[in-house]
Amino acid sequence: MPRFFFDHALLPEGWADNVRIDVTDGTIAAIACDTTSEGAAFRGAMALPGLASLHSHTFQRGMAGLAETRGPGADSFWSWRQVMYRFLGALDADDVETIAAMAFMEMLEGGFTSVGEFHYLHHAIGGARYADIAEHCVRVAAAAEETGIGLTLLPVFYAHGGFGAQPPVEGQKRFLNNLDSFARLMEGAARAIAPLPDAMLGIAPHSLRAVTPGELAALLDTWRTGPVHIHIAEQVKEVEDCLAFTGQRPVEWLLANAQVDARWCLIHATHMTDSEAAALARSGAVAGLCPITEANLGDGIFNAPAFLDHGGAWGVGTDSNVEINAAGELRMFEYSQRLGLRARNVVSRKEGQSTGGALYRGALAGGARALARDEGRIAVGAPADLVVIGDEDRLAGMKGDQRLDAYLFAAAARSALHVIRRGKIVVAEGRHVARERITARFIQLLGRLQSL
Ligand code: NGQ
Ligand code: ZN
Repeated sequence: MPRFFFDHALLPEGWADNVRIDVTDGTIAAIACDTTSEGAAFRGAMALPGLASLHSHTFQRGMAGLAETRGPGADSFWSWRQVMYRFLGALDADDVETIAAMAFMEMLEGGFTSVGEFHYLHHAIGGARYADIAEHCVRVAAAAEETGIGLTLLPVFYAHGGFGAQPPVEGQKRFLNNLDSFARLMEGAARAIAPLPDAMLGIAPHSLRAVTPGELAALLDTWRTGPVHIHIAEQVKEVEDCLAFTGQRPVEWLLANAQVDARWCLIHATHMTDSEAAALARSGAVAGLCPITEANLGDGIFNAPAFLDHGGAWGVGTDSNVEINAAGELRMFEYSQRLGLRARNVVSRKEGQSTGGALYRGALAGGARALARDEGRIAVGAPADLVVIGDEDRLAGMKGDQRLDAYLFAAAARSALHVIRRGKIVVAEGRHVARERITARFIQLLGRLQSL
């Protein structure tokens, strides 16, 4: 039975010192505080529950850094999307698995122990169907197995090119299904994740652009349990198009036309009025923020004050995977608020509350809810999914949540991460145990793509 010992650990009831954790079958079997390290095979300064990256498109990791050169016109989200469509046009099933393994490995190295893979690259090059319609789901599941990350697979329903069932463009052909083929895809996805120890399955209508109101209703009628994720209100043009087409803003329309509750995760939800933010918060749905990608794509700034003041649940995702780092996502969330509002300590809403504490606890709770995963707490019965800061000197003199402030805002405190997933050390001193093999495959792939 693996045994771990930590000088400090963040438990649901607060900070504990000299904590011994015993693990059986990947699950925390016993926790003892104010005790000794006797029998522990591993010792670290601080243990946190691992975070969820609740929104990822793994394949986009393959183009990280390749869309940062100015194009002929004014660059935007929409010109980036053209570059992204060109990139994915050359990927085969092996590539999808290679890139997914790289991204999942880096998520673990970056302090995430689970991922919501919002998976929409379904079909072969040119849009042809694979013999198994869920071929890429099988590949994503294989990458999760190889790296050890906890997977909530979210197969995406994508049918149209824009509001009003506009025809899809060439670059979208590999995403498309109708309701019948999507049902087969979901069956295949369930088979694909079955061998994993704790994988979950949800559905993801891509966006109000790619799904009609009738299709959305049919999806919700068919899949009545499990997570529902949707991209929403990310770009101003999307808000304008939605207003023109429905007379309502995207979040306003969704809240009025679907039973949005704690099953739901609204990805981005960037452009919300105060009343939309309050209503979304009250619904129990999670706002799926992707702060680094939203900054990279020039989306805008989330309406955090209105959403948080109404008790809104939120979590973070690495989305385009241009940079994969849990502390970085949380830091960017807070810093974008500071820049937009010209204020400090925004995500923390109460006097005396640490910003690091508000960020980390918020993302833990929202991530677990959005991915329907029983995780996000160091407690008996929970999975032994831990992020560990190795050295005490990184945290010297810190008390309580100051340790989270240091982890998120002070670079030195992040430099020696270990990650434990289901009781196994998968990242030691910042390096995944399979890093060499996974990276070698990835480098070979990048070489091939560059020569195309
Ligand atoms: C996606 N990504 O599905 O990968 C989207 C871009 C779209 C982000 N929104 C494509 N960050 O929304 O049409
Ligand atoms: Zn996305």
